[in-house]
Amino acid sequence: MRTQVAIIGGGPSGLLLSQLLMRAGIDTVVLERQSRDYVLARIRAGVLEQGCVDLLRKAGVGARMDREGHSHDGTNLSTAHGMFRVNFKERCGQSVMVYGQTEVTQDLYQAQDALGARIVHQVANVELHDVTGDHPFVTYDKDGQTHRIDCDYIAGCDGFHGVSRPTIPDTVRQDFERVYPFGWLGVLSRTAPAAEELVYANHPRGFALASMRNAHLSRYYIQVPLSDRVEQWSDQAFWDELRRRLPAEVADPMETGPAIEKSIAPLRSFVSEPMQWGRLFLVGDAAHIVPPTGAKGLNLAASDVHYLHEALRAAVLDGDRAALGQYGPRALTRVWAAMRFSWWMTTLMHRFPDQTEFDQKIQEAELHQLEWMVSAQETMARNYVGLPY
Ligand code: FAS
Ligand code: PHB
Repeated sequence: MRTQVAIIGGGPSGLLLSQLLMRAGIDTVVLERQSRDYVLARIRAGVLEQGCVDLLRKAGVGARMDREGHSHDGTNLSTAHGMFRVNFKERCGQSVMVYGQTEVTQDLYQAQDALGARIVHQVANVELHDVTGDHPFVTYDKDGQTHRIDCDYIAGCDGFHGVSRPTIPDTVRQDFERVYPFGWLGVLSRTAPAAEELVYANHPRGFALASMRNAHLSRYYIQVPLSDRVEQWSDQAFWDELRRRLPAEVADPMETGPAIEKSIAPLRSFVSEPMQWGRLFLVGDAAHIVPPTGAKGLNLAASDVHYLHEALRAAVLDGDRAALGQYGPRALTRVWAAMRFSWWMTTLMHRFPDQTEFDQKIQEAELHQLEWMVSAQETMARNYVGLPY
């Protein structure tokens, strides 16, 4: 088989890149380890930055998002002293879109089907070859046979546990990481959201987040120790703990119900540099991971896709490879800005097992500044809605 761009990974990064390249007349093949149903069953991000919304519309997959998504002009933060709102619209003139990653992936699959995209599911033993040469190729196993795809470029969109990043030698790569000493226990429930906008809670018992997918589907998280296992948490135990951590005006009227999804996700900040090596380009979680506190994971994947698809169009359609040479440095500038914001939100809103009373006082002072200082709110708002591409 031959293609112009071989894409490893059929998550949001891979599917969105394939969609944009195919619409530009560039041939792609997507290799995905899991089944389509498995990919579509994943429950992950819920908040889209304006840049991501614009890119999805540009890719021709914005129609259902515009019908069913909800624009949020602000978010709420609660502390021991009560709850306050940061008004994005007022502070930076922009909003965010609440529309689940599950729906984005579904829309992308539907659009890719309409374009006749070549997406090969349940592949195994994917290997990248000759990525620093002029004729890279990919091999993979499926149905007991080994297949080869010759290509001009390879996009590594295969997430944190993929094969693309390790293809770049340790002698070339530098990884930067901070692992947080807690996880997020997340629950999805067919209940009305507890509030109109998201509520991020800093509580002595730990962080909590009240989010949503639509008027009948809510998404909640509580900070839990890394030693916790999801089996330890009954639905009732989760609701009781969530109620303790949310402000009374949100917790008291909150509708509870059976968890239709319940899982614990670890939190880390991670960046791998460089994001390109020869004709291999890393995209999204394959290159970086953020703690979900700042709602940046999916949104960073989108800005990577934006930069790479522009550079590949110039290289493939116009023979101009200058932008390709700058993909990594250009993407990393925005990655590190989002890395800082996600680290800041995580440090601000969580209780760390080893934090001192001084640390606690600093956290409270920072939250107090955020409550009354316009410039502090402007900085948070600009980062939360998404810095320019
Ligand atoms: P993905 O990991 O989504 O996709 C990579 C794809 O590559 C997968 O489908 C995988 O099966 C495939 N793959 C892996 N290895 C392969 C191989 N060798 N061959 C072929 N295919 C291979 N972000 C937020 O903004 N907010 C959140 O609340 C949030 N919650 C999250 C919860 C969890 C449990 C996780 C894991 C992530 C969460 N994220 C969240 C981050 C998440 O949304 C990612 O940023 C987003 O999925 C990134 O998309 P991709 O880069 O496509 O990576
Ligand atoms: C979600 O709705 O899943 C969500 C929203 C905001 C975050 C993290 C997760 O910061």
